[in-house]
Amino acid sequence: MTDLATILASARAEFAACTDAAALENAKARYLGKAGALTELLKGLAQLSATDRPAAGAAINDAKRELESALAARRAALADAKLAAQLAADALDVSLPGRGRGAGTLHPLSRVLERFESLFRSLGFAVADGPEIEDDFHNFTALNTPENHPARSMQDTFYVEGGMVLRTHTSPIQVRYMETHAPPIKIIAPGRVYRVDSDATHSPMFHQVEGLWIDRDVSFADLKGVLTEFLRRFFERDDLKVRFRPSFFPFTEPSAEIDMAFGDGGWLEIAGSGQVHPNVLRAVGIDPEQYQGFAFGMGPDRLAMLRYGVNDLRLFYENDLRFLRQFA
Ligand code: 2U9
Repeated sequence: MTDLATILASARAEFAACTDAAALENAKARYLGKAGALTELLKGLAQLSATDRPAAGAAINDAKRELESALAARRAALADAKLAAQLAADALDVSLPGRGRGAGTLHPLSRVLERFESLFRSLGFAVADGPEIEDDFHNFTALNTPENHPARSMQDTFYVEGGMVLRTHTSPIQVRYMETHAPPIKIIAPGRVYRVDSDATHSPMFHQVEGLWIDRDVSFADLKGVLTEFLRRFFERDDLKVRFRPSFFPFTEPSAEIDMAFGDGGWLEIAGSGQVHPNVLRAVGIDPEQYQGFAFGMGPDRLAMLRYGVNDLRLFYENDLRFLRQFA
């Protein structure tokens, strides 16, 4: 019976050494299979005498049951370990924070437009808005630019069904404002405008900020004061030199181009301006004998190029993150 004890001990050791189910089934075959060690012992019973056989048979059957229960215990332990490993590998930590969307930043042109609005608000101007698809009257005629006026061909635009156009400037915002508000009027009109033009410094869609101040005694001196103050605050230079150069616009008279000192003794054209033409006031029912004032127009895209040192306007409209991230 030492045989039986040895077989039991080595079977237990082998079962314990198995680390997966397949190895365990192979070990089982070595003891309990057709040619297994225990099976061979059972076959050997035939050679024993009838008196010895029952005790030997009972001992082998006890050993077989013991092995089967050891096998079942090891199977269960391996299955448990496998499940535990799988659970650990697939673990989902529901307490982790989400990935988030990234904060995002304002587009550099939006930042410049916000700067325009806050600086002009601090100078007493309200901010007005209006449609980008305009009729002929508000975009041209009311601005002293009747049909066949040469200024119309310089402002070629995109034509929409029904005689409407994509506005070529934000002036129609101010025409609409004057139609619905009595003086005093003190507004800026920022927004998108459209022209048939496209190169490094022109985009078919660009931005304008225009301004209008109408009251009983608003003079050219107010125009010079407001624009000089705005440009000094915008570029954060209290000593910024500004000059007003005679010019022509259909909707202002007299008119002036505004330049600022730039580089070594040079000047840079930065805005247009003038006293609002009496015909423009008449077109919206304001008496030019009682009210007068000034208007101006600027291109914030160009001011953004200057402020940030960007040499191609189109970069602002391509939405390349490598470009935009530099302003974050
Ligand atoms: C009303 C009356 C007059 C707005 C004005 C300019 C001069 C001007 C340009 C600047 C750069 C356009 O974007 S730009 O190319 N603008 O030179 N704009 S006076 O005059 C008005 C506006 C509204 C009712």
